[in-house]
Amino acid sequence: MENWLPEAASSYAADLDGLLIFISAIVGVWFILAEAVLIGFAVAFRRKPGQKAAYLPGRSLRAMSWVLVPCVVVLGFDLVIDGVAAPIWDKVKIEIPESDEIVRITAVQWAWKFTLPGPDGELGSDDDVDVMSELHVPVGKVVEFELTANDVIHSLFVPQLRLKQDAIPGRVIKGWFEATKTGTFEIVCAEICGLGHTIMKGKMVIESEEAYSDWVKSKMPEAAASIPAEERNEG
Ligand SMILES: [Cu+2]
Repeated sequence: MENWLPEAASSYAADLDGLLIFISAIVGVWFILAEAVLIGFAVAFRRKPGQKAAYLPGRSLRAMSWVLVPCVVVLGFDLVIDGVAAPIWDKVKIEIPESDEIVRITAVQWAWKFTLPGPDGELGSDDDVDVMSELHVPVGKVVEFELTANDVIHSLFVPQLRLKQDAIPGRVIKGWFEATKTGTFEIVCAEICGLGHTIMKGKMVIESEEAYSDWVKSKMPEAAASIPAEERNEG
């Protein structure tokens, strides 16, 4: 099943793929079983000459158990899935590790805007730099993002990173990822957001630290570009 998924390129991709396979296996087994019972009963109790259909109100405990027992079983498996999934979602969505880079991502109809912190390393200051559509990030580094939207609800989706997060106007949602492979991946919007939804594409370029730092330099205003990378990162 792992071959059906896009290439995995983030530090938490394996956790999420494992969870997907785990849930699919549980749901898959019960799906096959339930369909087998349904088809089996449909065949066994099909129309037969001389036999009249009866109306069964299903008030006996035996009849009700066909609904109640599966309910309890489903609830039990739900709790098992919750127990397995909770630490993974904590890791992916709640506990943001200490970050090496920070970027603000703004979704607009119909484009992605990336705001780099500029030479002072801090977002929300005068030297922030906006970049449209293409974001470069260093491989093997924790990138923290602040995601928001200007107009309607969008959803940031980079399949290879197993990263998907809604972007909501008026809210800033923090998240993170650590890319484990270099490459260029598509950033798409995963929430229908209007006429241009399908063309709301961006590009994420995951590259070596040197290449990344060259890219950052190329985006900085002239004066700032002369500050060495180490000093820029200190702020
Ligand atoms: Cu969108």
